[in-house]
Amino acid sequence: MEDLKKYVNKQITVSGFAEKIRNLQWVQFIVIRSEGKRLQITIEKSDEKNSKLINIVNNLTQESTIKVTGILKENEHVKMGGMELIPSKIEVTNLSQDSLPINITNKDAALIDTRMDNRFLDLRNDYNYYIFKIQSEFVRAMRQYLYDNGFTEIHTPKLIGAASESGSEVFKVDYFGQKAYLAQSPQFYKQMAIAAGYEKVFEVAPAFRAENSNTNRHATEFTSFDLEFANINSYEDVMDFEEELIVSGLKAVKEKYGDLIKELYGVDVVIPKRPFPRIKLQDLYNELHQRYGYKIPSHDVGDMNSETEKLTSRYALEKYNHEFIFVTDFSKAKRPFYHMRKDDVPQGYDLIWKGTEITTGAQREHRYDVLEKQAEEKKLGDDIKFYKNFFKYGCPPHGGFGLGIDRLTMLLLGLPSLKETMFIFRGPNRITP
Ligand code: AMO
Repeated sequence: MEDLKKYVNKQITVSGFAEKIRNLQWVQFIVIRSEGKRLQITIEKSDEKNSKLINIVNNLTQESTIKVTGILKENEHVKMGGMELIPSKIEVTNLSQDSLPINITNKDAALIDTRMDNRFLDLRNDYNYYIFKIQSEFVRAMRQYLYDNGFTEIHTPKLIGAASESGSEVFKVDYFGQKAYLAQSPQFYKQMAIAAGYEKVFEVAPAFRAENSNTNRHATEFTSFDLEFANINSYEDVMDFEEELIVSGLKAVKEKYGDLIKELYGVDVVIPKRPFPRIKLQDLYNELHQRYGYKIPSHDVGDMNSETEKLTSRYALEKYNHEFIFVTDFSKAKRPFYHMRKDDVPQGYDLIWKGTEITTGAQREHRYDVLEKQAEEKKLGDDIKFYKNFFKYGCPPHGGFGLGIDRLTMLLLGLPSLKETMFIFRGPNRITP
């Protein structure tokens, strides 16, 4: 139902859900909804040739799907775009059989778990429906940016023999009696692509984490937007590139959906100024202590926790009037073995947006002997031998990052939890629908 104006006074066929049905004394109205757009269908009861249609509408139930053919007319009294469809044919393609288990016009009428149980209905509400139209545009624009910059899209296995992100838990799989896992990240394989001579690669794919935590920003399966590129001079190049990528995505989203995002979610899409602010972890600790009296708990020293992330964004807004901030110089104990180190400091970063980490990125250690030492230090065994081999026969300096798409969407639209922002949420207590 895009751009219907050009069909005024012409015969058209539209298909969609019968969102509202009103049966009045002299007239019947249906509001048909398709892809978040709506059109009024008007049937005059006094017109004898409408008797068949009237009978169909008498038996029609809310949210049935229908296919309607008729003449599109302008009518200034119709609120919905000043147009109505005068039908000659209505076909019910699927009759909704019962009253709906959730109220789809008021998403807050049901608890989030009931909504998730009925996700296919929950998504019929505009507020939920548009989340994925907007997410799709964000990801499309970022993908486009990568294609325009010579990147190759790759698809790496999700059944793997060795865990890459040692800090987080991994799902074990029974693989014909062998040890196997679900991939936590395409980390090893995106680096393998670099060793194979692809200088710029990306992947948008599921990542699995067996984290038994019920926070608003952790899922056991999420979508990771990963990239890796060769011949960098430092991780600063990776941060620069991520800035460009995010700006390109946000510009496209603002252009296509900026007004709708304001209307539905009450959020202004801000195109961030470049460069984004950057701060070393120790300096950040000092700032947070001075400004907000916050001291990082001893077990988190060298890293960030959710409280630190929130305050970091507050600091970025107050000091730089910026929604984004890069944090660098984490401790090597808290970072993976594959990050390059300089003077013992990992050459990587986290990117924080609106109080939540959305990315980890780094320059990778591409020198075989150094990598081997770092792996040993973390007590990683033979199962990553295949990975270390990538760096034995020539491999250029490189770096990259992983960006969580679900968190990105949650923060873009100011939604409270990943449960709202994932098409189908997966958490410790949820494996259905
Ligand atoms: P990291 O483990 O920090 O880094 O993950 C990268 C990004 O993925 C998202 N993310 C999650 N989203 C939802 N639920 C989760 N449980 C979850 N865990 C992570 C976050 C996070 O910033 N291999 C590195 C990336 C790299 O260096 O290229 C990695 O996986 O947005």
